[in-house]
Amino acid sequence: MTERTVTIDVHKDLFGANEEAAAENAELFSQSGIQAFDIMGSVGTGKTQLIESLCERLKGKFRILMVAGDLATRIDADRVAAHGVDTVQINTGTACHLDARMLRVALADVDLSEYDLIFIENVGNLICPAGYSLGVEKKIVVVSVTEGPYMVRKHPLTSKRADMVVINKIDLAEAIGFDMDALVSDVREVDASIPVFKVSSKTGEGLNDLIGVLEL
Ligand SMILES: Nc1nc2c(ncn2[C@@H]2O[C@H](COP(=O)(O)OP(=O)(O)OP(=O)(O)O)[C@@H](O)[C@H]2O)c(=O)[nH]1
Ligand SMILES: [Mg+2]
Repeated sequence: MTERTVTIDVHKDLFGANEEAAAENAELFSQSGIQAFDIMGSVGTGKTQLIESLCERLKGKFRILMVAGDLATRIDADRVAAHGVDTVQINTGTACHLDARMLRVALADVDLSEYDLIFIENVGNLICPAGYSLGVEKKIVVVSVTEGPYMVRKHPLTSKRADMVVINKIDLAEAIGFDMDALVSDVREVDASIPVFKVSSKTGEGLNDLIGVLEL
């Protein structure tokens, strides 16, 4: 029996060009007085639900734009649009993440002076989105209790590159015997100081604390 592990390096230039475009986006957001948030996470972890719940709570106070990254549909953008929030859909085709240039192209016809906040839902997976800066204020990774206990340990780079970890679907934790302390300790193992928030985007539990820390 053999047990091999191979580590592959992706070419650094790809990330270098993206970092430049991300810096331009950041400048643009700063000039327009916009705070932008990149919401990352696996398929089904609750990214759209979190954005919907945040929009419900914040839309009276801020002018919000939601940018949805998805391979093929407008489903998530439409869910958020149903809350009366403006949306831009980016269909990436085959790409498993958004990058800074895609975001710039998608916002080219948008008058950014009309917005205060941009919530960007990245393409659903825990791997690619973490590698690409978009020029946002914060990268937030959403993990949930229904993805199994090892998401953070299996994808340490995502938590490492994020500014905040949101543990979602805490309303389901007890029913499935989820060990929350173990997940938080996995996060701490990767980054001892990253903020961790436990929320239910469905019931609203924990969302006010999250909004408070985001200073919104
Ligand atoms: N019980 C419970 N269900 C939730 C919560 N958040 C999301 N869900 C449900 O989980 C499912 C997936 O949520 P989405 O918001 O679509 O997940 P997503 O991360 O946007 O998924 P993709 O865009 O497909 O990657 C939906 O049925 C949601 O209603 C939560 O906090 N608690
Ligand atoms: Mg979604």
